Formats: sequence, C-alpha cells, structure tokens
Amino acid sequence: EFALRDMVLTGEQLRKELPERRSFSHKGTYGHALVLAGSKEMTGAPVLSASAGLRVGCGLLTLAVPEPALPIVASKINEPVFWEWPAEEGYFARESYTLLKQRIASFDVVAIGPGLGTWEGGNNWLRKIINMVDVPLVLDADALNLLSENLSILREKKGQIILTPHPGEMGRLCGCTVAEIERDRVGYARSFAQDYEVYVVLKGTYTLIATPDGKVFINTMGSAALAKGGTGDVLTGMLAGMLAQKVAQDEAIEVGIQLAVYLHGIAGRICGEKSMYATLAGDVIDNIGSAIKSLS
Ligand code: B4P
Ligand code: MG
Repeated sequence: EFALRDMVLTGEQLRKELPERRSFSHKGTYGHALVLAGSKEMTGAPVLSASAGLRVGCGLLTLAVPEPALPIVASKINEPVFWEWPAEEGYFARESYTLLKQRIASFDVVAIGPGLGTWEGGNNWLRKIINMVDVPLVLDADALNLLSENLSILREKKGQIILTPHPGEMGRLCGCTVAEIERDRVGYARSFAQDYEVYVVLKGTYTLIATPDGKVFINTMGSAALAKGGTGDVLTGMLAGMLAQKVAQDEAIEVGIQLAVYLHGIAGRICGEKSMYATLAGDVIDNIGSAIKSLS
C-alpha cells in the first residue's frame, strides 16, 4: 500500500520540481532542444511536437525536417529554428547524420520520431544517431518502429534514452500482442527499462514511467479527451522541452519526465472539461500554460 502511494505522481510533489523562471535569465538558461520529425506525407506532427516543447518552457527549439516537408512545416509555425535536412524519397536521408555530429554539442536534448515514417536502412540511420548523441534522447512513434527492427542498437547508447511507446508500439518492441502488454503493463515496462537501461514511458489511461534502476511511477492524470491523433506527438514535444530545461540547469532528468507526463495529463483534463469529443491535439498545447499554472 505504501509502495503504491510512492509510485503515484502527485501535484504536491511535482510542484517543487518545476524549473524555476528567474528574472535574470535568458533563452539559454532554459535549454535548447532538437526535434527530428516529419516526412513528405507527415507535416503536422513536427508542428505539434515543436510548439508543445516551446510551450512547456524550453528556451530554444530547433526543428529538423526532411527538405521536401520544410516549406509546409515552416508555413505553420514561426517559433522554432528550422533545419532543412537532406532527404531521400521524402524521408531523412541515410547518410545525413554526419551533419548532426558537427552540431550535437549545442543541444541539451534530442527527440526523434513523430511523423518520421519508416524506410529501408532506417534502423542503421537511427543506430548512428544513438551512437553520437550523449544528451538525453527521446524516441517516439516511427523511431520506435525503426528501433523494433533491431533492438540491440540501444546497447550502443552514449547518453540516457527515453522511449515513449503506446501499447501497440510496446508490443512491437517486446515481440508480443497489445493484449499481453495490457495484462501486465508494469511488468513489461519495468523489465524492458532494466534490461536495456532506458526510461520507458508506457502510454495509456494510466501512463507508466519505468526507470533503468527498476522504479515505476504511475500517472493518474489524463482524460479520454486525449484519445485522438496527435496527442502523443504533443507529449514528445513536452518531454523534449522539459528535459532541455533540466539539462540546462544541471538537474537530473527523472523528474523532468514525470513533470512532462503529469502536465500532459492535466492539460488533457482541462480540455476534457470543455469537451471530451471536440478536443484536438492543438488544444492540449494551448492548455499547457493553464496546466503549469494549476501546479504552481
Ligand atoms: P498509431 O497509429 O501509431 O498512433 P499515433 O500516431 O502514435 O497517435 P498519437 O501519437 O497521437 O497517440 P499516442 O498513442 O502516441 O497507433 C495507434 C494504435 O496503437 C491503435 O490503433 C492501437 O492499436 C494501439 N494503441 C494505442 N494506444 C492504445 C491503448 N491505450 N490501448 C490499446 N491499444 C492502443 O499518444 C496518445 C496520448 O494520449 C498518450 O499520452 C496517452 O496516454 C493519452 N491518452 C489516450 N487515451 C487516453 C485515455 N483514455 N486516458 C488518458 N490518457 C489517454
Ligand atoms: Mg504516437
């Protein structure tokens, strides 16, 4: 009973962990996130992740998208710095990770996945990135699907990795069905996190956070208003934006993960109060500020 209470995320405990917003500060104080997202067909997901990252307080966010998608993405959002990434057939080009190597030192966190698509050789592309990134690396959506082709690339990591699967993606990672995952969410998340020494954010009605050292936290915030396309991309952006602040302020990332998950759930609840039906992923982003306010 006590153990369960310790595992449940509470506003009371997380309130103290919000990154401080100081008068004498500037955008560099709050970190620089890099988000790699999008493809020729998927130009909405990068926009959702980038705006969510900035809304949660990140100082600067660079959004890398494959070249054919850039004009469309850039026409929808003003605030990120754009990085036009070389493309092959509309996806991130295979050899283009060398560009990242030159610039990696300027980022506090990297997030990859929303709208990425999957392509031949994508697992190897991801492997090179995993080998090069030594700051926290968030992998979501198609980055998880590329990863599922060969999980052992996780063992080559240089920094901390955060995976954010929904039960379908978790099933692909674990080689089992969604039903099996749902029957033992804690068990699958915990053993994957320990085995590969990564953080696993297993999404769902009660999103779980499993840590590399075997702890599991449960988020009871959230709402069925969030059961709509794009809300996962919002969470990825919020994780990137929150972790950028934690890294820039030399703080541990664990509570940054908890804060992002909890605030996403609160923002979903606020949206749900207005309408459980009509909520769009963009509405969740618009309510991040209110979610933070309700905590502070
Ligand atoms: P994809 O087609 O890959 O969907 P996606 O692009 O990843 O969507 P998005 O990024 O917006 O949403 P995500 O789930 O990442 O896969 C969808 C398929 O996966 C489904 O058809 C199904 O097969 C499987 N699947 C997904 N979720 C499942 C589940 N819970 N149970 C069983 N199968 C599932 O992110 C959504 C966000 O909203 C998360 O943060 C989540 O925690 C939150 N959310 C959604 N519904 C919620 C609820 N009822 N209560 C609280 N939070 C909720
Ligand atoms: Mg998703």
